[in-house]
Amino acid sequence: EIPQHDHDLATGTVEPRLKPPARYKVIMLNDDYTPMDFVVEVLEGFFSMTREAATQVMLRVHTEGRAVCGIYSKDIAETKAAQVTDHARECQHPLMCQIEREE
Ligand code: TYC
Repeated sequence: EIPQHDHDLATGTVEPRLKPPARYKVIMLNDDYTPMDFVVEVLEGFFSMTREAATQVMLRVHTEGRAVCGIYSKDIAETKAAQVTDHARECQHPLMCQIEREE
């Protein structure tokens, strides 16, 4: 069994050994209705991509069905996915993001 704590013999304190927090992929899904221009603007605006990078990712989603648009802590990934979905809905597009825990 792997010990979970470093015992400091001088002070008697215990230092918890924390595993690094899990990372989550934000994955964009293809659909038949959302305009390509809108997807490119979303990728620029919510994921800070250049026009060129956003266009590449959009085309990958369009041809392969899905693509990773960023990797974040769980909180940030959930927020980004919700922001994209909410913004798309406000503009009456079916665009969707989902999140997936990294291996
Ligand atoms: N398939 C859409 C179209 O032909 C474009 C599109 C790309 C939609 C990526 C969603 O995540 C998406 N207009």
